[in-house]
Amino acid sequence: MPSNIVSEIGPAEYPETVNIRGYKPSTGVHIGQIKKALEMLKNAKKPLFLIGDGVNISHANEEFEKLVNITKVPVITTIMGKGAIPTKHPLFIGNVGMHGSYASNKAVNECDVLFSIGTRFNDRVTGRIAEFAPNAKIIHIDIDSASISRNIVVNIPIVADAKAAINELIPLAQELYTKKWVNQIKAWDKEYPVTAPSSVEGRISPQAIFENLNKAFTEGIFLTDVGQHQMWTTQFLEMNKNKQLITSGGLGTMGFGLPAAIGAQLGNPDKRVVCIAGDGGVQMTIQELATAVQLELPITLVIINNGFLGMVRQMQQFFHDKNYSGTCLRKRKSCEGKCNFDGSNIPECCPPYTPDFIRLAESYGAYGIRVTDEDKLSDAFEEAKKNTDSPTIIEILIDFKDVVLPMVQGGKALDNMLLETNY
Ligand SMILES: Cc1ncc(C[n+]2csc(CCOP(=O)(O)OP(=O)(O)O)c2C)c(N)n1
Repeated sequence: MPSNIVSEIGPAEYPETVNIRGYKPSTGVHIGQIKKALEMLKNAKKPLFLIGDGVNISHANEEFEKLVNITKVPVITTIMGKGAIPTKHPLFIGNVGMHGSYASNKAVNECDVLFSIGTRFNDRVTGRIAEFAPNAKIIHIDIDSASISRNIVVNIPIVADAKAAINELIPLAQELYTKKWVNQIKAWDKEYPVTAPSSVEGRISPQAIFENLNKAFTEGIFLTDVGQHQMWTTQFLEMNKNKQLITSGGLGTMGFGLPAAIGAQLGNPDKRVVCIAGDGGVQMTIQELATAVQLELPITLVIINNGFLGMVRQMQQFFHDKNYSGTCLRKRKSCEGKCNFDGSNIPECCPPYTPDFIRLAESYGAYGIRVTDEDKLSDAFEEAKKNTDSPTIIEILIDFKDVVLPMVQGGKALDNMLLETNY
């Protein structure tokens, strides 16, 4: 911005109300539509709640859990809706969509009433729209009328704030017989549980990172950057009412994590803030570490380092005949011809990691811990918790062949899931 514009005098006060043409959220609830929705739900044999971030944004988590406890309807969430209900709740199934669990995606395919609250039905959630929830009637509550029947045509639209609508549903809702249906979904989950083992024995598995993280951090604000680490976070981060997950979702803005963590920590000085990033995206805004150091923000920045732009590499592996290009972050010009990027002939000259995130952390005045051994994960997290005067980078080295599964290719139907790696 030109400096004369920056130095112009303007009003410093925030207005009391904001008026945006074209965005007129409705906060009232149409009780007739609520009753129709409950009638539809009552007659369902395979009902399913599909929950998006709207429930988190309207702080309707407790109310929603109450509704689930009354109705006994199983729940799947979008990655933005994660945390709408504790992940240990017996009726929580998992995430839906591109990297959703097998059970969740199968449940969408089989359900007869899909009761969705606060989601936009974006393409990462729906897969191929024409084949989305083929057997279901759909109820959709959303505060933004423009979101209703935009991507998915719904049977019962309800334009309302999620919390207000759920509060109207609670006194009228009744328990449904869902046992058989829930058992069926749980059987699918047993058949193909969400797992992330290491592709090389002895190396740290992505899943182990989160098992240790869940034990070390039982409350706080968790943020992600964009890529495989983001998807593993949405798959394995346990959520409870004292945890919040902030991620850029389908927008996919690499470089989001660290600056967002700074914002989260500034806004919540008494809360623990943990950012999970990849070695690619974190370098897009790593200079913000200077700000975090200056402001003495005790952010824990977990960098899951696989030496690659992992998510794009995974797509090259699955959908482009393993034609790896532009995704190796350790590549040197002189590597040409010596390496085929599939791990079968890693040349001598290949550095173990680059950059050296520990030296980088220390050069900014932050703490740095490198973890190469699964047994050391817990110690690293505990040590970071003790650092209160500066950020801590925990760099965790994993193998570059580790992939996020299940995966639905963009544009394919949700039940068309890749369940195994093709190495
Ligand atoms: C600014 C930007 N550029 C490119 C992309 C496409 N993209 C999505 S994920 C990804 C790879 C991210 O790599 P890394 O940060 O190392 O995380 P990993 O997938 O390895 O966990 C890329 C390049 C994007 N989402 N945003």
